[in-house]
Amino acid sequence: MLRAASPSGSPASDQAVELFAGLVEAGVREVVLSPGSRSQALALAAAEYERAGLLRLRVRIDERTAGFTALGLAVGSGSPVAVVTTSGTAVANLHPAVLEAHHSGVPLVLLTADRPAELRGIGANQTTHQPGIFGVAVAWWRDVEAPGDGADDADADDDAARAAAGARALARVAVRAALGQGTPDDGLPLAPGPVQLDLAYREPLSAAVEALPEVDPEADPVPTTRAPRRVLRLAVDDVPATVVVAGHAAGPVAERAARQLGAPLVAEVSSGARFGPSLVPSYREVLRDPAFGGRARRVVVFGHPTLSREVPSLLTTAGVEVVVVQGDAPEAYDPSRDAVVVDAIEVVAGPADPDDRAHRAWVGRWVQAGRARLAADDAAPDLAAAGSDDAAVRARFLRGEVDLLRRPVTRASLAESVWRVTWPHDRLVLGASRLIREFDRQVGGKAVRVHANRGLAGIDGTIATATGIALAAAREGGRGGTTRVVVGDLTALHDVGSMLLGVGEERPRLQLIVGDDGGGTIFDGLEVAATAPADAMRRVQTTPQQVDFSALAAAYGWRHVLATTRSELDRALVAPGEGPVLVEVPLRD
Ligand SMILES: Cc1ncc(C[n+]2csc(CCOP(=O)(O)OP(=O)(O)O)c2C)c(N)n1
Ligand SMILES: [Mg+2]
Repeated sequence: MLRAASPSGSPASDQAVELFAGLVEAGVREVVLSPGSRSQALALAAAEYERAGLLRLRVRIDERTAGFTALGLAVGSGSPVAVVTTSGTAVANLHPAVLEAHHSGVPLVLLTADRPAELRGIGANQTTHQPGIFGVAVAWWRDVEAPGDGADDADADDDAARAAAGARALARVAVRAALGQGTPDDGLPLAPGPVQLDLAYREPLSAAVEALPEVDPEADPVPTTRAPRRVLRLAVDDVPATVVVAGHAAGPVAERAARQLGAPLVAEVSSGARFGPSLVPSYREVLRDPAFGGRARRVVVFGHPTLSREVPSLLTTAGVEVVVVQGDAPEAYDPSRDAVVVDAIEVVAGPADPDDRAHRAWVGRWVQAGRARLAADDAAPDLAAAGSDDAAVRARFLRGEVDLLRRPVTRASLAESVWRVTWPHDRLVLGASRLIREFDRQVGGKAVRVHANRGLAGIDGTIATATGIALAAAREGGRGGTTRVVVGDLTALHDVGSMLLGVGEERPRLQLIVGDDGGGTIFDGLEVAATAPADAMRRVQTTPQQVDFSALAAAYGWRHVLATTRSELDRALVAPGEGPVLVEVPLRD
């Protein structure tokens, strides 16, 4: 009697179980999936791994949400995350998150279920051209043939074992590809990003998974960091003239480099390097000043600067030498097209010392100039009045403070309030548009974790990304921090579907802070606003809305707080409470 080649009765389920075994062994801990028929073997296998405590599973009905949730989880955890979808438009709905992940070098393993070869190209239901559907946004993909053909043969056990080993190996290669752990010889990507396994399945699409195979999650994870290939040795300038720029996701390495080079540090708010003694506040104004930006002769760039015009202008100034430390991005940030692009710098001893008087003075002047500009715009409380011996002066001070707290919230005060309550155990996520720029303009140095989707600066997927970051933060030792995501009203509404957390899904401690100015007001600041007819401008650019955010929160089972004054906002930001809350903040300028 010959045996069937499939241990479970469904080659699809056999393969799905082994694929997840390979993913777990390679270091994947999180899977986000959206439901579907063709993907059922993957979904049910993932559920078994979750039950066994080997994977955590997040289920989202909208693949666009699933993709961005996975992106947030990957950014927040520093590990690759798997995403499972069914076939057809389901796959295409991942595209926005895939593009963002590609441009910011975030590792995702997309498992997209597909029809087998015999059902492709004949108009079969829910069937399109999925392999390679993401184009250049996916640096590695495989069109994986449907497993098994159900044929009985004498080597059934051998075939099953071979198929199992093949699936595990394929999963491991996919993780190596997602983490950019290729070598110039093996054809795998050299930088992290999304990868796709397009997995064809034929009937029977699944069978009960009786038992999981042996899996050792700690045995051999694929490393999540890569050794730098191109390392540039840099010496401290003889005559100080270097500036370090930390764009998005630069990381603390940029802050260290500034200190080692005796250079002022220009750090965007989501750089991960906005702290330390070299940090220049109000960097835009300082860069514009010929006495500062005009004196820079060498700029070392980390991360992806996107928030100012002054940084690209500096990098394209004649006579300025630019070194770009590329990091995880697929493209080096090089507006001059003339930079020296490397993976890391090593500061080496030269004749000058970063702590000598000349370098300290160079950094000190930049920092002071920035502080002076910040203080000029700052309505800092008059602490002398607070401590005055004169009761009338003290009373006037207190009345002023109380008055301030009753005032409506402005963009600047919103940024200030949120920054003030953010601490290292918290996470801050900033949506695209005006508010991130407001933070960037005015908040001071603090070693807190700030995230933003700056790969493409889309207003899409921000709630889902923040949810992923909050879920990842909750796993990190459960230290009880809060994830706050600050977005404009249109950015919130663009991703409103991501407020849907299905029954039984983990509800993260997330504050969705919506700065509501009735539409996309960023366009008011563009040159076009001065020339376009006001009503057309409003209709096609501002796109005003009057959504009832309280009803919206209620519909999705979120708490809702309306914060119209600064004190109401301050209270809402630190209010205890489990699960997600929408904090609606009507904005006055
Ligand atoms: C997916 C996507 N679509 C369109 C845009 C263009 N865009 C940039 S900002 C913006 C308006 C954002 O409005 P809102 O979130 O209310 O922020 P505000 O400018 O009012 O602060 C739009 C449509 C984009 N960045 N991403
Ligand atoms: Mg708005």
